[in-house]
Amino acid sequence: MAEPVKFRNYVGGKWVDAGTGKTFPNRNPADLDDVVGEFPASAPEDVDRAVAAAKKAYDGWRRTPAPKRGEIVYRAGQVLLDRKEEIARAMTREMGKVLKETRGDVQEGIDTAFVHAGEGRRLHGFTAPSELPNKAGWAVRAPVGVAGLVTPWNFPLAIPTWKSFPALVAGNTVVIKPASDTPHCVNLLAEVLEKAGIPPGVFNVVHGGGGTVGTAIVKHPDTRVISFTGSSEVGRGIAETCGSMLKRVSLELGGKNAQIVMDDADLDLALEGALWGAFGTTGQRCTATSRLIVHRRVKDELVGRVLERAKKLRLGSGLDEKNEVGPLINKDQVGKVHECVEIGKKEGAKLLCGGEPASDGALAKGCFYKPTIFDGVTPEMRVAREEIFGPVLSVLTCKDLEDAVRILNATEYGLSSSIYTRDVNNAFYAMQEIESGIVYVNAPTIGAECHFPFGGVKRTGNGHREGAHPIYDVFTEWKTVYVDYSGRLQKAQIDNQ
Ligand code: UN1
Repeated sequence: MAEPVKFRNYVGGKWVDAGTGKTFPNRNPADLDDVVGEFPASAPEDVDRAVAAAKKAYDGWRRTPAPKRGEIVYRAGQVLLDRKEEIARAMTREMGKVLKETRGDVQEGIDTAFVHAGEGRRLHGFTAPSELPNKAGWAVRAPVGVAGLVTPWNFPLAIPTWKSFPALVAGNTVVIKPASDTPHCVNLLAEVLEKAGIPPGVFNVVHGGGGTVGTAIVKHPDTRVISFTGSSEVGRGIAETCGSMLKRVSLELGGKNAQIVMDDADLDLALEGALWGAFGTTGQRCTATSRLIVHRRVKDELVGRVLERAKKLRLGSGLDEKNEVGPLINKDQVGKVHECVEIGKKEGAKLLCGGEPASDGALAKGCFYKPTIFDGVTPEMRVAREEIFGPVLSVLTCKDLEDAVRILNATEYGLSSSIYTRDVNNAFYAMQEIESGIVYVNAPTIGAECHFPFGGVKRTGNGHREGAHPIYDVFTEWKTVYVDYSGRLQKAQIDNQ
């Protein structure tokens, strides 16, 4: 057999091995015999080198005018566009989701580049009149320093671009650790940025495990801001470390998203929304629809139709365009999803379909799990409350809109929610009462666009938002400037009493 391709870290503008010399394999989850390559199993010393490179590059980068920084990000968007198909295929191979979706993932990176390139020419501050004569004041956004980014495997390109493009446009330098299940896409992003003209040391990639490399990035005294997407459990640990170091941290964590379907809804539309929301990306989106809350008058009809369609979904390698649902990310995840399903069964939820790994024919080589639907779920059950991150949909029945919203809000998470209704009063009540960062009306819980704020309430995060301009609250410091041109000592709060 041919030697697996060897990939490297990207530090100070050079491709380098980990100091340890150790590597880990990156496998195709649709066929575990297919090794994408060996990646560096880095140690904290590799993080030290990357942070030192980022620190060295910082002064030059922060002094580069923001519109120029934006132009480099714009060119990165153009290179991504040129390489879209190639990157989408590489992503499907290492992550598993179907090509239609990986093309969407790369597109989200392209869109993100173009939005933030424009921010290089805005990066608005503000001014206000001074309370004293012949004195002016304004506030500008200044970069924070070295940004440490730790990114997940479900959006292997889009999420690294969401975090790094605004961080870079704002004048920060970056050290990023991608998930060890999807390291290749971030190496491709480094190639793209290099081609776009990013100076050496401004963008650095260190591969390896979360416990070693991720922790070293978070704890490093010279990373001044941390952005993490992943589980609430890991996020809490990161927040504790950052809290004790007085370091800024932005967290995008779990979800338990729900789609409400009222009795006046267009059921054809609600059906398509539920299928796409629950089983798109094999349920591995933070925004995936995990609960379907249906009005009792239409429950049997809608669930019958969702079931019929879910059973027909075609599983297989995402590289084959006939397949609709790819694998889970790895065998561990298959085990975790199955454990949740077993818990649901024990709690008394009624399994309508799926409920087991799929291993017919070629599927046996990968990490496939059958689309699963539980009926008769009640809000107290763990399958109604805990994030599963797999193709599992729990159906809950509601008696009216207030009941539906109460059920929807009865989790510790609050990322994305949806309501299907034709009644404008229902829609506005839901928009007002639902506790989540994103609310959709007559659309599924997935499909956020990169130029709107993205993030959630409650245990979904710590109050920050990605996407659009609010992300600059993560990646910049406010600097307030006063200029007194009166030629005398003026005392604020005292001279104007
Ligand atoms: C995620 O699930 O972590 O809204 C990101 C969506 C995508 C992004 C999801 N645009 O579903």
